[in-house]
Amino acid sequence: MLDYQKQFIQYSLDCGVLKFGEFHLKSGRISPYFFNTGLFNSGAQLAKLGQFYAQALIHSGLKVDILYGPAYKGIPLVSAASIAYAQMQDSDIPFAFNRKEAKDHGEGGNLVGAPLKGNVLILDDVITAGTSVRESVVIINAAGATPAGVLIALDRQEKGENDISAIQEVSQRYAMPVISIIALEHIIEFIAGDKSYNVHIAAIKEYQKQYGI
Ligand code: OMP
Repeated sequence: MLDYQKQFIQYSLDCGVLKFGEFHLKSGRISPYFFNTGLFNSGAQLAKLGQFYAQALIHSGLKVDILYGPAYKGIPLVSAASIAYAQMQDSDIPFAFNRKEAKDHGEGGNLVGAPLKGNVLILDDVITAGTSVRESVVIINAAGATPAGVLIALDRQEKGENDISAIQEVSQRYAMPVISIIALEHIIEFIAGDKSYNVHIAAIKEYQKQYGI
């Protein structure tokens, strides 16, 4: 595990973003942990979150022309990540996001920000079934650009509808990489070494037996 990944897990615990207990997921599964990026909800926390996204992008070595954040949760993510990237690297990546409601006056259209062209990196929080990524790919293709990858905060490493994970499905179907700041395996490794959280490992391993990949 890399240093920034350890820091991200610690920060997520500190901010109450990573929680243990019993949570009902969108998929109907009951999970012993939940990762709620919406709780990074102050200026300082969002700035720090942007730095973690930028670090994961830099570490991946992926070269992209524009960052795209699907509304609504993706909007602060692309804004924060592009600011952090410009501060950490000597280069500037434009960003764009969509509106959920079409606008028929002013500049019109559903897209806001820089023109969607070239290789586009989609930023999201957590992929479970991959619904939001599929919608983004349609929007990017319709704009004549190329979906070139997905960057998320957490890879839950669990099965989708088939025996592979929703992330594997996305990367195979669209032939693009899915990068995550951390994956469940990192959370397990981290809490194994932490007396106040290691009691949750048994429940997570049980969940993994059922749904893990
Ligand atoms: P898909 O768009 O179907 O891939 O679902 C992803 C969504 O699951 C996220 O955008 C969240 O609303 C939710 N989620 C989390 O944010 N964190 C988790 O740990 C688990 C889920 C989830 O419900 O599966």
